[in-house]
Amino acid sequence: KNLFQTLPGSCPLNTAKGSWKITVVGVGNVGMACAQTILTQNLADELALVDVEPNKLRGEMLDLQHAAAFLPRAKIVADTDYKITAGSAICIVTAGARQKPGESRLALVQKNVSILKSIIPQIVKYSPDAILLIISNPVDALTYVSWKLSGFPPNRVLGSGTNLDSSRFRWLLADHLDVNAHNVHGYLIGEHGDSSVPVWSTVNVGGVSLLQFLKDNGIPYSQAILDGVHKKVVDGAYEVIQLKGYTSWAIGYSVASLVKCLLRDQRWIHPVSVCAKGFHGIEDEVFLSLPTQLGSSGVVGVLNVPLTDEERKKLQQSAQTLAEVQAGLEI
Ligand code: 6V0
Repeated sequence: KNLFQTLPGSCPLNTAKGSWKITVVGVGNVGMACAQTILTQNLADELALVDVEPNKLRGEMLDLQHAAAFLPRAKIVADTDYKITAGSAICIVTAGARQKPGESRLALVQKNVSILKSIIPQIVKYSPDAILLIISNPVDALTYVSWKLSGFPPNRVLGSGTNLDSSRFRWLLADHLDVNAHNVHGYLIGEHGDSSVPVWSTVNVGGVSLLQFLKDNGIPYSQAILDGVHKKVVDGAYEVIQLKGYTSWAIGYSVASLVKCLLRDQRWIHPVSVCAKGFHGIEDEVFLSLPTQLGSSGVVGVLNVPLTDEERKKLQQSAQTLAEVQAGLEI
C-alpha cells in the first residue's frame, strides 16, 4: 500500500529531472568546499561527484548524504565512472595537483594538462550541452586547454579566474575603509595570481570613486599603500597555503556565486577567465579574466571596461606570459 494516496484523477508524477544537475570532478579540499557551498545554497537538484580515488569518493558522498535532514533536498551520487554525470548543466573541474608551499601556479601546468585529458572528453561525452567551469590551477591556461579539448563554443567554457582575487581585493579595501565589501566595487583582471591587474581607475565605494572617498574621509593614501593592497591579494593564497596547506572556503564560495549566476540566469558581472582574444589589444587566443556578464548560456558578454594605458599594458603582459606558457604545452 502506498504511503501517500494520490488525488483522484491525478496524472502520473513527472519525475523527469530539471536541468539543475551539477558535476564536481575532484573531491579534494576545493571540490568538497564547492560541493558543500552548492548544497547549502540550494543550487542543485542533483550533485554528481567524480574522482579517481573510490574510497575517498564514497566517504565524501556518504558524509554529505548523512546531512540530508539539515540540507535542502538534493540527490547526491558519486562514482569513478562519468556515466553518473550524464545531463549535467554545469561541470566544475577541481581535479589535479595543487601548489606546494612556494610553488607558483604556472609550475603546475603540464601535470594538470595530463589530468584534464582524462577528464574533459568524458564530460563532453555525457554532458554535451554543459557549461564547463574550470578551477584547477593554473586556471587560465587550464581553461584554454579545456576549451581546446572540449570543442565547446567559447561561451560555454570559463575559469573561476580572478573572481576570488577580486573578493580578496574588495575585502582588504573594505577592511581598510571600514565599509561592507559588497559596497566596494572593483576588479582584478588578467591572470589569476601573480600578474593580476587591479583596475584602480574604476574602483568605487557605493558609487563614489575610491580616490574621492579617501580624500573626503581624510584617509591617508599613497601609491605605495595601493600597491601594498594588491601585493596582499597576490600573496594571500600563498599565505593561506603556508598556514593550512591549501585554500578552500573562499574558492568554494566564489564557485557557488558563479554557479548561482549561471543556473539562475542572474546576469551579474563577474571577473572570470574567458577567451580574451580581441579585447584590449590582446591578439593571442588566451584565457584571462575580464568583467563578464554570466547567464544560463554561460558567457553572455564581456564588459568593455575602460582601462588606463598602464592597466592595458599590464593586461597585455599577462596575456603574453600566458601565450608563452600555452605554446609550450602538449595538449
Ligand atoms: P586536492 O585536495 O589534492 O584534491 C585534488 C583531487 O583531485 C584529489 O581528490 C584527487 O584524487 C583528484 N584527482 C586527481 N587526478 C584526478 C583525475 N584524473 N580525475 C579525477 N580526479 C582526480 O587539491 P585541492 O582540492 O586543494 O586543489 C585542487 C585544484 O584547485 C588545484 O589545482 C589547486 O591549485 C586549485 N585551486 C584553484 C583555485 C582557484 O582560484 N582557481 C583556488 C584554490 C585551489
